[in-house]
Amino acid sequence: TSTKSSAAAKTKAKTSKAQPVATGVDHESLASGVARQIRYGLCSTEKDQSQLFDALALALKEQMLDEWRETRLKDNDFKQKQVAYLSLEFLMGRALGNALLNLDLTEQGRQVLAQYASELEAVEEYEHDAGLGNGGLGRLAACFLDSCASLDLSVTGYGIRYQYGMFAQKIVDGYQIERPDYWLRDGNPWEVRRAHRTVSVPFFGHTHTYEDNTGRRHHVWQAGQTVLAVPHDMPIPGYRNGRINTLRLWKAEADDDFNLAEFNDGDYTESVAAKNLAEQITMVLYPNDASENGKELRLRQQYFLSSASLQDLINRHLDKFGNDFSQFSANNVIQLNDTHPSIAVPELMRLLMDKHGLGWDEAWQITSSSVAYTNHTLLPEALERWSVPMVAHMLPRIMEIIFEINARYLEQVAHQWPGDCQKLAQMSIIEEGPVQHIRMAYLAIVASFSVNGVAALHTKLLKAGLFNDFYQLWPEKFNNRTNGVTPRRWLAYCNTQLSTLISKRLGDDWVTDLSKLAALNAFTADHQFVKQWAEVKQANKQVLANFVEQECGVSFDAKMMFDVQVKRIHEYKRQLLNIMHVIHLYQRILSGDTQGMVPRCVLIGGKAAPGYAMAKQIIKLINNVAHMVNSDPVVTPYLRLAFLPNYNVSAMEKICPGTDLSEQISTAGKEASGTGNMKFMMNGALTIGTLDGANVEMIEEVGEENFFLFGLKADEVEALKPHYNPSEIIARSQALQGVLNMLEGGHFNLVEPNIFDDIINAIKDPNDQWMLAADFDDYCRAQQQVAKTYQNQSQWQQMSIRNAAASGRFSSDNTIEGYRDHIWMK
Ligand code: B1H
Repeated sequence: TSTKSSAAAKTKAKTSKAQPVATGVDHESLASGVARQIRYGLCSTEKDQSQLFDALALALKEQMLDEWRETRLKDNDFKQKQVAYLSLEFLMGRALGNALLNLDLTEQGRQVLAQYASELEAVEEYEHDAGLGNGGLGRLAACFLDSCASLDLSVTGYGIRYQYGMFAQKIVDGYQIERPDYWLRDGNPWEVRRAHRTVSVPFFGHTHTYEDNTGRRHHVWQAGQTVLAVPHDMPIPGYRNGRINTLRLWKAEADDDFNLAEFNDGDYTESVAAKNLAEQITMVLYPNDASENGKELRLRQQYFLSSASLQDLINRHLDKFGNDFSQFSANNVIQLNDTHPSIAVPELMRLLMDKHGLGWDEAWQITSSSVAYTNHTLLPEALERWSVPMVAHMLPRIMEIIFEINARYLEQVAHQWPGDCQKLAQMSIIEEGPVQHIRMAYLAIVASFSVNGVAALHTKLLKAGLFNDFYQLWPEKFNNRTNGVTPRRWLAYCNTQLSTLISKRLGDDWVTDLSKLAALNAFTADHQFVKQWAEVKQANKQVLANFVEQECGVSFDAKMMFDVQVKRIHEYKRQLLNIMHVIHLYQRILSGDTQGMVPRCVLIGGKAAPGYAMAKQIIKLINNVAHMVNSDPVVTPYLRLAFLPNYNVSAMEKICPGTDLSEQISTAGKEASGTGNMKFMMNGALTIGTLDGANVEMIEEVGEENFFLFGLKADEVEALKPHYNPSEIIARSQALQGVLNMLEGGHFNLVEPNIFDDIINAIKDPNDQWMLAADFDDYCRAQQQVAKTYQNQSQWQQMSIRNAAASGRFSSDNTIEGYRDHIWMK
């Protein structure tokens, strides 16, 4: 059977686009499902909107169960290679609207709710975002799941069921305050707890070896503690194709054995209380986006996810093939979403050797042909390094295996660069120092058959810089897979009006083949179409204006230009550059220089990591500037500014359809890809941006004449670094002097002296990595170009259409076809 299955696994998954199939769900069955859920599922008499949300979600889940089970049964046959996507983050957002769309039940859902005198949009607001991620990396995983299901690929997402997701952000006196996000408070109607697939994960304790009577050496890890991993599954419906994939989220629970010792000592209550220690592991998402690492609990989360997921994969394999692992790597791929789950490498070795009796060479052969690694950042502070003593204490057997992997791999390095000790030290998985550290990215590269970056520029920089040694050793491992976003959520669902307009002209094939949007270019001279395009944007701007009014208490006028930057707050993303430009405009207005100015509403939103002081100061500055700008009647006809609290997935669904101008202004070479940039483009926003991340490819697609490009290039940033001299630049720029004078004069902090000193110093610092001063004048120039273009509305609208038309390449379907053809099914 094994040769047969291996041949089957090698046949490629269906390469054609997914064809919509009827789901066979009618209005009656959904209506009766909702009625039954209210009565028997919720045992309720009330029909308020939150109950209606639960009932509709439960009824929908019920509709998915048959296809969900059939998908699983089919996949358990291993006719198609199985992909496990391991990620510490899945930023799913809400599921209801997306499930209705993908199952083609939106109209039915709407009608059912009408029977209860409720509107779908109102009921949707009762769903809590599943905020199990920080930003781009976690949202990418969510878009990928949608595309994998829609392309009929058998891909399982493996993650953690955090009880508390990404913190809720409040703004008090202009400062960020973090509130816990207990997203499960009202229950989670989508999940199915599968207790029978529970596995057990070891921690602490010690290792020993013994020889059996055949002389074979065995390794034993006597764990000091074991924690149960209980799967909670979420359905991932493909777009109208009958496939329901699974997002399997692990919850940590105490193992009874774990308590037994203390129980026997007679301290019953203490032993039950000890449950907390185990359950801590999946309590909370770490809210760091590309910063601050090294916490012990984080490593516990990473190992917990890795071990539980691999045991699950192996259990599925055993069910079908027994203890024959010869075809494991032909049947399975493990894709690591950054290094966060890279401890899976030694864990897979351990499971294959210690649990299933394989020898080192065989286990390594399997591991190194099953694991693939995606890198998401070049920022040194985000590169994970775990201290050897910590790992040796928490995961003693894993530490032994990492040392052995390193020893064997360094022989290869020594062979490639004979006598080069420097190379050995520099490429070693173990970094020497007062305390040794494990370089997790190196561990991932050594064990992976594929290493990919997330945009062309990013991959180029990986190969030339950070991972150059490895590129020289194994050039064939490296490849680029430019990110994408799902056109279902990010156009069809979130922008119904634009979708309807597009489908009227093109039909609706674009939903599963976004390259079809290119046909919109034919309509840029069609006055009727351009007018309708502009009307849709106008309507979406009004919706956004209402949202901003409600969330920020700032009134945005939909006749003004909407200029938006929403993303995590980070110095490299340069929200500070944006606010410096706002201050510049403010100053011009105050001095009566409004020549060529276009009235604009600037919206900035995003969360700062709780320990990131500079990012928090930037939020405070934005809020203080907003206060001055919005309370001056001389200014508000030209300029308004709002900071949107608690930016998240469902906020973006309202923001991107109503945006005119998208800000993608990171220091060149620092943003690996960006994905918000793609959502805006798909929805017809124009972009002002640097040659960074996927912006480079967006310009390739749409043409430089339809993009507001400014700033230093990545190589220029590097070249300037050694002699960067901001004071010289400031001396030559009146605009920049004006902004700094206003900041230094305390104009925005009259009653809060010195609170912006760090910010002011950062701009003037010759070691400013982000080169704010260097790019400021060119940014202002590009912004003036934006204003000039906006004044010519017919030109603007045409450019808007061209941007949406050129966004096809950034569908995550396209990205996933790349993973499928060049990594997973290769
Ligand atoms: C990205 C992260 C990240 N890159 C560490 N790296 C984290 C690093 O919890 N942590 O410790 C969390 C997240 N996130 C982003 O990935 C990039 O900055 C974006 O440019 C990119 O678009 C996105 C998806 O590839």
